[in-house]
Amino acid sequence: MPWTQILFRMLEVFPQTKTYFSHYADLSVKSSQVRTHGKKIIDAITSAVNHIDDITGTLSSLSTLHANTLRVDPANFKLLSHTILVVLALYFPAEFTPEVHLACDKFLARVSHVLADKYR
Ligand code: ZNH
Repeated sequence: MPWTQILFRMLEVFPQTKTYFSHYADLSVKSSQVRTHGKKIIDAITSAVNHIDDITGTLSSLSTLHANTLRVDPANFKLLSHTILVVLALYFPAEFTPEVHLACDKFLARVSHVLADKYR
């Protein structure tokens, strides 16, 4: 499944992101923690898709979590968004037209903005 690739690819291609997952026992593509977490990320993005009129409200608690508890550097959201686009292109080459690429890029930028909004 595509989501099993997302987090693994980000960790491989942008190894600086590994610092946030140092508590995981295994960071390989076979890691159940990496796969499970990739699914959680996609589920959160799916709920943003389903509440496209209120992305801010939908992701509010996740935004607090990333800003206050996890303290993920906002620059990393771009790296994850890029990885998601690459995985979509790989798994859905026919559907991944320039229009879809543009729409997904805009949407992920919006989600990233919301998730990074509580950094002060
Ligand atoms: Zn994150 C967590 C989503 C980005 C890091 N996240 C998480 C979760 C979710 C998410 C849903 C879970 C929560 C609970 O459990 O409650 N993210 C997300 C999204 C995004 C993100 C949607 C975008 C788009 N993150 C991110 C980044 C990073 C991160 C970029 C770095 C690099 N996260 C993280 C961590 C965690 C999380 C570290 C925790 C995990 C564990 O511990 O397992």
